[in-house]
Amino acid sequence: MDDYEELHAKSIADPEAFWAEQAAELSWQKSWHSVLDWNDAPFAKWFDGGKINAAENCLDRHVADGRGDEVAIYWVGEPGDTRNITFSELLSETCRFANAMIARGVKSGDRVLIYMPMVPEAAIAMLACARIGAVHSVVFGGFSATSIKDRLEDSEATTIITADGGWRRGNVVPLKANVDEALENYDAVENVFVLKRCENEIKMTEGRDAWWHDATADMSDFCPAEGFDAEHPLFILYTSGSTGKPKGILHTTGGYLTGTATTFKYVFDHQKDDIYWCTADVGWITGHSYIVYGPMANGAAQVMYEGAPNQPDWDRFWQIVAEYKVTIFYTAPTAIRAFIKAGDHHVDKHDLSSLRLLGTVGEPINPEAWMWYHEKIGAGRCPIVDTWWQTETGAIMITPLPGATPLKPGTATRPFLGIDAAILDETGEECGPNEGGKLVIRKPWPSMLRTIYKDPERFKETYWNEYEGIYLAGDGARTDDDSYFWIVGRLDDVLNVSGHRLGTAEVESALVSHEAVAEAAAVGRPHDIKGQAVVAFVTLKEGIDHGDELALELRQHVGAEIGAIAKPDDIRFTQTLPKTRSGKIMRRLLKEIVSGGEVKGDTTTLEDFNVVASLQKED
Ligand code: 7RM
Repeated sequence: MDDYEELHAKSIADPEAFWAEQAAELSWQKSWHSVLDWNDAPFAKWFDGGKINAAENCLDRHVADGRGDEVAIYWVGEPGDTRNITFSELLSETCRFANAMIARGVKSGDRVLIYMPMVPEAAIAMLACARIGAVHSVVFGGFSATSIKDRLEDSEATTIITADGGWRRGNVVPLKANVDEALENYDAVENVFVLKRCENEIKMTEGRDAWWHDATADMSDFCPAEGFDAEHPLFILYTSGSTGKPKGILHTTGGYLTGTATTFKYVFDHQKDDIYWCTADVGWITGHSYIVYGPMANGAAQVMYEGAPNQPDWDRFWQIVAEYKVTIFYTAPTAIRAFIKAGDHHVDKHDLSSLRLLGTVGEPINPEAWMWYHEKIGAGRCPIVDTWWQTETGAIMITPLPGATPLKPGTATRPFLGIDAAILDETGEECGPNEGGKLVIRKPWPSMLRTIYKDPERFKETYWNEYEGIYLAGDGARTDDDSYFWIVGRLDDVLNVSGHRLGTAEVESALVSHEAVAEAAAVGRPHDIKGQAVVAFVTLKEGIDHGDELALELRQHVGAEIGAIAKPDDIRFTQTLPKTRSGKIMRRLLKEIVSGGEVKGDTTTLEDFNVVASLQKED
């Protein structure tokens, strides 16, 4: 820990020196002339002048090192089919698919929407984009046609990569059909590549759609890895904010790869014989940074699993850990709580002695779940790295370093090297120990978001307006007497359902788009497994009665507009919503009602207090 203290102090005294040293571990086609250009803050340029290819760093480099025949991905399909893919094979397939895209006119800078199941081709599609400089935008396979359409319109993607379907809990998710629905009355998309996965019946549109296997059949497995500017966009990933419109978080190449590669190496203490497994989906930032770019830049061997944790039963993960002798396992607190509920006998069936390091991400982990993870999965032997970071930060920011940082259940502990994290009060002063405040990052870091796609004003306003030159994370936090960071939760109207960010406004606008609904307010209620569950308060249009069916119908409607994770657990019909005199819905009061039943906070700005009384009665 003393070494950490010293290294960290040195790294934040001169972050550019620290990050330049880390970046130099990557393979650059041309080296940079300036490490950081912060003149146009908050628009950062890292490693300006440098040229790099992310796919080359993830693939060619390891093949050139003589590791081509080593397995990169041990893939497990939900129905039980498996594939082991070497670095050479991954490189050939990436090149073939990159050539297929080039043959159909995809160019550097074009946006490509990826809507895939958790199959190796999802990673191959991302790397193929990176190889040719196309900007990928992965949409989670659980999202709906409407979500695809919104992201297509915002990103102006002209190519989609999808599959006929993907397996989830024994069912086929109709991915291609969802794409078709998104493309009804929308003709800006020129190419749809379709991977055959489930053999479910689909429609192909002549001239626009092509099977992956047909498009790659005659393609060479050589595709040059052009060096792109360090600041060339690598991907856009949409994430929820406090308005109904998801933000297109833009990451660029050199800095993002430096951040993910460095953190993967140190946080997971990666060694060459490790078998690593991150259970996230590539549709989330965790899948981008810690399935694709971080591990692959380090040449890690990893497990990738297509399906649900309880298919066919709740021991599926542990069976996979035992079978592949997984050594590093990275998952979300919500999954851990679900395993606790399912019962220890599922764990006891399998030999988990290969594990040496465990990780969590996505939300605060409650100490009970931490203890269970530590004892039951890690047999008291494996450190747990509780990693705090965001879609925006690109890479892990606050985390223990295994072996060095003494652990405490429930805290992500200390900032990573090169990261100047702090907690500030309203006036911008640093909070003392045990004083709650706003989590910020005081100095730029290489994997930081560069902007919100096509909305630089929203980028400035959301993250850089509170404190001059300082990044506002949007989380509330405090430090303890050991300067460990305890993350309390979001400060804005963003929910965290099973580790997934969801804007209250997104759920509300989905509800209001239903013909029966006049107004809606969505809030979070604590939930044993999901962390938070969505509760929606709904007022109906004049003359409409909610009857028995409407709540169910509205749940389905939200599922169709956003995706199943956004469906409210509970819909409450009400005559009115609590509002301020200026007409703003006071979600805080609704939250108090759904969490405790009682309203204790300040109600002086409430227009009509009777509203609260009647909502409590209805409760
Ligand atoms: C990686 C990811 C980001 C939000 C973030 C926090 C919460 C994530 C932790 C955590 C406490 C953690 N990206 N969060 N990790 N809270 N401890 N270890 O989740 O963009 O989808 O979400 O998630 O509120 O702001 S994300």
